[in-house]
Amino acid sequence: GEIRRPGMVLLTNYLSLPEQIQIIKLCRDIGLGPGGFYQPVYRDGGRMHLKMMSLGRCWDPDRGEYAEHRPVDGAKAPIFPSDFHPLVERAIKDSHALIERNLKSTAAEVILPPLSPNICVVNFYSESGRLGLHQDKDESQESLDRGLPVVSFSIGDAGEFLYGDQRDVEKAEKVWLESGDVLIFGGESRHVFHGVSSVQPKTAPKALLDETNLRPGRLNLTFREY
Ligand code: MD3
Ligand code: FE
Repeated sequence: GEIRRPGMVLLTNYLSLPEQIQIIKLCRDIGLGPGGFYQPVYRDGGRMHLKMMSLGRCWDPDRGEYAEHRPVDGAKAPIFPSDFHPLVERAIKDSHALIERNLKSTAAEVILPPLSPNICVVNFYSESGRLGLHQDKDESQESLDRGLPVVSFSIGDAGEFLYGDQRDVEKAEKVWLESGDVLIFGGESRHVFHGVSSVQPKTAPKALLDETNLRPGRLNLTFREY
């Protein structure tokens, strides 16, 4: 893994194949039921270039807030599956170990506060999917003020991830996120602009596709604490 900037840690090839398979199956089961995958529409009527669902609480991209029921169809958010807790906890622990090794300090929890996630936003990008540069600031003010991290799992086709201090694609840093990569953003990086500029078709591990029949595209899970 590597520290990309203070509070931003990338754990490459972190999730095992069985873990990725388990996550796909779980998302598929939940995604077909009430409160499952839908294609969000912006205020201006434009469709987002992805399908999403939100577990634990409904995220409403149009109002930019979390709600009990989602406006599109009135569905309640599916529960946040406890299966995710050990995976997220391990990723935070390993990030802390990485920070302490790199900085030779024991202040990792200040740089990257620990997370008890209660929301998971699941995005599925088709091969033409993308997400413009934005900030995530719809969690509670306390959560944002404390710099509680967002933990992201990438599964399936690779995606080009952009991030930076400004809403300017030209000035953004780029990194490819591949299947199994985990990205953690907390502390002073919690407010960064970020997005996905493209998905690279046919880059998902073959063994993953054989086991799951995952359709072409990229699955991304973001764990958050409201
Ligand atoms: C940095 N998702 O769901 S994951 C999102 O790949 C979102 O689907 C992207 O942006 C995706 O809001 C990026 C990495 C990520 C997620 C949340 C962040 C980076 C972040 C929140 C704050 C800062
Ligand atoms: Fe985001």
